Amino acid sequence: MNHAISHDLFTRAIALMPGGVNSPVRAFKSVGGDPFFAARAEGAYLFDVDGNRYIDYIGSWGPMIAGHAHPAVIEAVTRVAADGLSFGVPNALEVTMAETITRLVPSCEMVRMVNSGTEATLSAIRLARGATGRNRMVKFEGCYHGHGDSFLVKAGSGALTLGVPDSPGVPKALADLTITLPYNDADAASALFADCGDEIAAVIVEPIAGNMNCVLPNPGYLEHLRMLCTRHGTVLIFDEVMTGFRVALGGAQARYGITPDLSTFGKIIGGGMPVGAYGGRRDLMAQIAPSGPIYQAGTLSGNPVAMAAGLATLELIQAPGFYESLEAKTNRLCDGLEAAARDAGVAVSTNRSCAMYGLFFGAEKVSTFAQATSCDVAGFRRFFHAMLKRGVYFAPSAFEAGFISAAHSDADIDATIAAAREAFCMAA
Ligand code: KE4
Repeated sequence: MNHAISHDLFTRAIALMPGGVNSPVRAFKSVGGDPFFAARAEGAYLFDVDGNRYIDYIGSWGPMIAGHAHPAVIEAVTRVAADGLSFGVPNALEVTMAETITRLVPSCEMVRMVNSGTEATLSAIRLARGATGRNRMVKFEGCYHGHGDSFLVKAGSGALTLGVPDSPGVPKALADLTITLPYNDADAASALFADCGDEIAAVIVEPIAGNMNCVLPNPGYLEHLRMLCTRHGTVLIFDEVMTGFRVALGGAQARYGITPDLSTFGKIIGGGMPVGAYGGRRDLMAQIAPSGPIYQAGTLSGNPVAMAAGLATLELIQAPGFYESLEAKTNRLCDGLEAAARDAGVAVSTNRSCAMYGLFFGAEKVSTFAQATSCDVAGFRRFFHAMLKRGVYFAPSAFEAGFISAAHSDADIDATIAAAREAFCMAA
């Protein structure tokens, strides 16, 4: 594959942007080599500036669940943009978005639009702290909730990928207010709450972890966190920035039948435009300015163009059978990858939940951070590049989940598995 134009662009980018990128995980740091530059995308495919085509299993890290450049989304954005990009005063699409989210996610009695998942999670934590008068919060090792200071403690995603799960620049006094527990360890959660549960403002959790690769909650684990938070007056926050509208129409909370106090969203609700949201119990959300004293604001929050992209996407995902079809595609892919690896004598395991999945280089089924981080990263690295050379783009990190879209055809998936049959032999 020729990457000459990408290489020239990256040479320029490196001199102008940290690491040559606007978000660390795009830099290929953990897999080596230079990233390719996208020229355009359509359906399940990314096309780079050198004319190479890739079957894309990232989908802009989650938003593109209906496929890239879906005609209905492009039409909505084009139509709405013609009437103005942002007003700074309320517009009807914000109301439609709020009605849609609160209808599809019943635990969200009220919702506030913001511009990223990070804004959503840091606003939710501020709300929980303001509403409870408590300062301590709990997150889980390997989970990532954006780059807000309180979250960059044993964080996942790019922080884990780059080996900086605890970022410099976060004041120790603030980091000390973040308690990190092992994910899927119910006893550790019980012990913490027995010790200081009444001091904890919030527990924030990825109900399905997608930032230490894809790790599912053990049976009963989310129920256990719900019980502990209820008992101690702690706000339970489901960070559904990744899982929201991806693992079910109502998100992971619908899949597992758990009602959090607050939820955060991003990615799919923006359809590719910068959008985040947080929402939940009315008695909590009503404390957000201007109806309450807890401040949060945003110049472009709810802008019509982003709302149009998100609403068009949320319309598409409500089609009958949408999620059943995604689940079948994910199973076809993961079953095929496991069979290809087995035939090549390579030990891999997969985790999957509807339209997201994880591929781990190692024999054991992964359900903890320790297991996820003890996988064969070097083997994944060789596999990643062998697949890239064959026109298949997996996440450039062993600690990221993969995403299926409605645009991935059985032929795309079978071509991916055929490429993997060769790639696993090279990763062995
Ligand atoms: P953003 O601020 O990047 O929109 O969302 C932060 C965030 C919050 N919560 C969860 C569960 C998330 O997965 C994310 C962001 N996800 C990463 C991918 N693992 C975004 C990719 C990137 O950082 O470039």
